[in-house]
Order: sequence, then structure tokens, then C-alpha cells
Amino acid sequence: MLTPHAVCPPSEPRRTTSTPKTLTALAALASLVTLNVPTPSAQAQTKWDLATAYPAGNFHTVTINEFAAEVDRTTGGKLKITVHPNAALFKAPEIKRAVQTGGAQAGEILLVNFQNEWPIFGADGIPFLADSYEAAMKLYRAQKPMLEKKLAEQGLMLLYSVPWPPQGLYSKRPIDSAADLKGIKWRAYSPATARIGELVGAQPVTIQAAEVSQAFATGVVESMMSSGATGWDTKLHEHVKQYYDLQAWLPKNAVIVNKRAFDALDRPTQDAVLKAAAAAEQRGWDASRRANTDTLDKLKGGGMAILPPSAALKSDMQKVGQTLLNEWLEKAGPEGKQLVDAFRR
Ligand code: PCA
Repeated sequence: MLTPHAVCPPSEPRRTTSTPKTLTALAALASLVTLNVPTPSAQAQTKWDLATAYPAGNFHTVTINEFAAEVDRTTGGKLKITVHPNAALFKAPEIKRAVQTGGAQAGEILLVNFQNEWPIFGADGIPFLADSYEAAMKLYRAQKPMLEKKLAEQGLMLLYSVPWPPQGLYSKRPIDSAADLKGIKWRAYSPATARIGELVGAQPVTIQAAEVSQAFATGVVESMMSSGATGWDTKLHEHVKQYYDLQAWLPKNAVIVNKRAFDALDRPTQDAVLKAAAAAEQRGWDASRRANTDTLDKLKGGGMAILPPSAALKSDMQKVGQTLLNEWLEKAGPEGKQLVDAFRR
């Protein structure tokens, strides 16, 4: 290998004048050195771990894997992101703190899980506030600058955010109105879904997606609100025969990175990450729409009835949604009002 040593000046005293020929030769050698002997920083490879709580086949995870592959490709392998699905590295509620403290450089979080920390994280978990992909995008546009600011204060950076498909009601028993949910064992995944359970008189138990299958199989829970995607991930058609397509809200996942880890990258690598993140966000929203139809179809194929909610169930749940919105607005204060106003404008 050519080393800088090979072009060290000759040991004889430096001449004060050089012939143009010598200068050309030296310049040629110097350029060889810069071309062929990369400095350690140019050669270095950075490795990130990205923790997520959802299985490999889930559309969010597929989007993350494509994101990691694109970063690998566009940085010429300078940044390698290893994706750890299935809550294998950290459990869902631990991922945010793990990324903050450097336990993993990056991770995927469910924003509504952190509503008690800061109400704005929970804005996309309020039933019937933003209940279509169009409305969810509008809410995201209003929420995004606030999210970016808060995450930056926490030493984090938002890379991109993608919604789960609209949330409907799974139940082992037929449900004609909210009254049928009284006393039922209710799986919650967030403060808001636990509150919904309380308001309908069910018995809420918080269970992460990775444990849902087991919880239904063993009878720990018998109903929940979630997406077709999570129902399919957890093979819920094996335990539950009804899904009421309420389309109540679209909670978002966010892929975040430790700010110091991002700042340590060189500029072209940072640009490549941001570019891949923007592309992933767009792909992710499309994948979510597709997952909504595909997974409900697959659950149907597995024997689950995919039903429209009765008018009574729908209006009962809308009332619950209004209560949640009022409670949220009270907690979120002027910031919350500003967000809802911007969303509704
Ligand atoms: N699936 C996740 C969150 C929302 C969703 O659709 C879950 O049930 O935990």
C-alpha cells in the first residue's frame, strides 16, 4: 500500500527553488496520496442498531428494512443500520428512552404511548378527531413541527412517521352497542385506549402488540381496538370472530434517532439518511393504506367477520371520543388548542 511515508521529502536540505518538472512530479505524487490513501475517517463505517416492537412481516418493519437498505446503498456502505424487530432489543415502551440514552442509536416508537409525558404525542389517538388517511395527514402536518421541537429538546430527531391503519373493534362476543362492552376484558396499548375501556365500563389491561396473540389465546383479554394489520400479525382470527370497522383513529409510529449519533455522521451521510427517511415516509403511508385492505381481507379469509359498526355502536364510540377530546384539550392547554385549530382550519 502506498503510505504517506513514500512521498516524504528527500533527506537532503530543501531547495529554495524547484524546477517545474519536480513540482509536477510532487503534485502528482501528492494527488496519488489523497486518492489512494483514504484518511481513517473517510474509511470508517458507522453501525446503528434500530429497535422496533413489531414483527418482520408488518408493513412498518418492511418500510424500515427498505429504509436501512437504501441508506446502505446511497452511502456506499458507510452507514449500516441493523433492524431488530419483534421487541427483541427493547420492549415497545422502552424504545424511546433507549434511543435517548444511546442504548440503540435509532428506534421506532408508537407516539400515543407517550401521551402522559406530553399530550401532543397523543393527538393522533383521539377517537374520531382524524379518522381517515387524509385527515391523518392533515393532523400530522400540524403536529410535525411541534413533535420535531419536543424531540430535539429530548436529544432526539424525528426521521419519519407513518400511521397504522384505522382502528376498529375486535371482540370475541358480538357487540351491538357500547353497553355490550360492560365488564369485558379489554386490551389497551396506550393511555387513551385504556381510558376508552374505562369509559365503556370494560376492564382494561395494557398489553403490548408482541404479547397480544398469547393474551387472546389464554383469555386474559377478549376485545381490543387496533388495526387489521395487528390483528393479522397476531393471527387473531384464530381466537376472535368479529371485527367492527369503526375507523376511529390512525395512531402513528415514528422512527427516531439519537441526535448525537446523527450529528456524528459526515454531511453526505446525514443527507443520505434524511433523503431515505423522506422516501420511507411516503412509501410507508402508501403501504399503510394497502395493509388496511389486505389484512382485513386475510382475516376474513381466516374466518373473521369484518362488519360495519351498528349506528348505536358508532354513536356510542363517538361520544367516548368527544370525552377523550375534552379531557385531552384540558391537559394539553393552549398548545393542544393551537394544534386542533391548525388541524381544523
Ligand atoms: N397496532 C398497534 C398500535 C396500533 C395498531 O394498529 C397495537 O395494537 O399495539
